[in-house]
Amino acid sequence: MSTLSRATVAELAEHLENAELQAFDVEKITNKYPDMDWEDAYDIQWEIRARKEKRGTKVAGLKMGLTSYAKMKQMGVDTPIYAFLADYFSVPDGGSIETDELIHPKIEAEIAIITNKELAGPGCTVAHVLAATECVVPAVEIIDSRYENFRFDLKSVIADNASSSRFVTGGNPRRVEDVDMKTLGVVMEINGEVVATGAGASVLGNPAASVAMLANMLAERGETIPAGTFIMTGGITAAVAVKAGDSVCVRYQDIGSVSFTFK
Ligand code: 0L1
Ligand code: MG
Repeated sequence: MSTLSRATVAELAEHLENAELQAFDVEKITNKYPDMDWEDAYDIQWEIRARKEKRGTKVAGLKMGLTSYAKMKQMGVDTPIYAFLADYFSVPDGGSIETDELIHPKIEAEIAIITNKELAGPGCTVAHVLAATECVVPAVEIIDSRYENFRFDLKSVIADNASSSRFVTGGNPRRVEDVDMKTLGVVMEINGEVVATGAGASVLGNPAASVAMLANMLAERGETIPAGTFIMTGGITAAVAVKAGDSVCVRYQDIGSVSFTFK
């Protein structure tokens, strides 16, 4: 049950979207609205999505966040969340990211999938997800919380579209039956130095479980995951801060690597 009026939801969506588009940080919105609930938080996120779509932006995919214990511990929270990926967040493999367009970016190595059937909750399981996966894709997310010093609570970060800002995909996507997402290893390098390592199982035991959770969470709003959806399943490691001039390479077992730089 929501507590905020439609006008307040619209005002907070505009406020957070402006912070994203103009790259300035703001205080967490629960400071002013301590009684807002989970539905309010997702209402604000969906309103940001509607604002972008009204201007012609396409939704390029969905993401889950806070799906690994490393991430939950790093951010002091205990529940995964979902968000959307806008088309202009996408950066090609080998490309460069305008650091000036971001506030305080961090990177996360993730495993992504593309679906080939609709997934609907409640009751969506890992088995349903595996049966509806076309391929497994290496993906790196660049998160950029609009909140000062990445200091927020779960409701504030849901409203802020889970800190989404850019993502890079590439490598050699493989069919799901040729990949074991649980044991798939990842090595993250910045400027040639290994800064984080991990395996897919860090993401809720299996990245497919993250997609099942997404379908079940969306069902609470009467939404499903359409066939053909690109989904980032969540960071395998804690997020690592980056700066202008950094060169990133994330190497994935069996599915290639993803590289890019920060201008
Ligand atoms: O993709 C993510 O896991 C980010 C979720 C939001 C929390 C954060 O900004 O670290
Ligand atoms: Mg992420």
